[in-house]
Amino acid sequence: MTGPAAGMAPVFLGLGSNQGDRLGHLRSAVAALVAHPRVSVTACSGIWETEHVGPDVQDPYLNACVAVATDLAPLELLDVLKDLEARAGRQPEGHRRPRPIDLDILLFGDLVVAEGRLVIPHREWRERAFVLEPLAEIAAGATCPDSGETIAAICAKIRRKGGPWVRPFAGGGLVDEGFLPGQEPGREQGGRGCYPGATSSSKA
Ligand code: PH2
Ligand code: MG
Ligand code: MG
Repeated sequence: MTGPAAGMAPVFLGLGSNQGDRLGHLRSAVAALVAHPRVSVTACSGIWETEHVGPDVQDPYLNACVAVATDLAPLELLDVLKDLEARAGRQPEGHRRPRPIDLDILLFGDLVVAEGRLVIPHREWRERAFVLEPLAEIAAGATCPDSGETIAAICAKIRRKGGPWVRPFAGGGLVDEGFLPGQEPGREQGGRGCYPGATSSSKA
């Protein structure tokens, strides 16, 4: 794979889709990131099927996370992600609506920023199993830059708390098996658990 060297500040992205060919949308987004000359995809989580979290009723999502190395500035990376969302047919005004693809910067090294459209770490991610479960698969030991907690610890807290259901998705992985060094995408992963169908306490 070409692109920026690994060893740069790790950047973690969250991916979600609850409209159309959900798996296809996730896979296309990852393929576009892999093809981007200034982005290297260094790890992919498994895919999780997750109950929609929000005030309205929507179809379940497929969620996943990837780690990337990039020499793009955070705002430049955000523009790349917004462009990929638009190319997948996402309506710009569709913030609370079903979406073919949602691509979020979760963590960007140690950066803590809240300026206009750039909010890192991502809002509300600490409370969301649909972010934390896939993130913990590829970044368990990474620390949250503002609190110093590990992703594994934050994830464990949410597991104890319970909430909207999340479960490993058995229908495929983000990339073809063996595509990334050291990765077996789509594998049955030890420790991947289902949250019981907890009564929904969904909130935005
Ligand atoms: N994204 C949202 C709102 N609700 N629910 C799930 N399960 N997964 C998501 O990615 C998600 C959501 C807004 O970005
Ligand atoms: Mg989102
Ligand atoms: Mg988003």
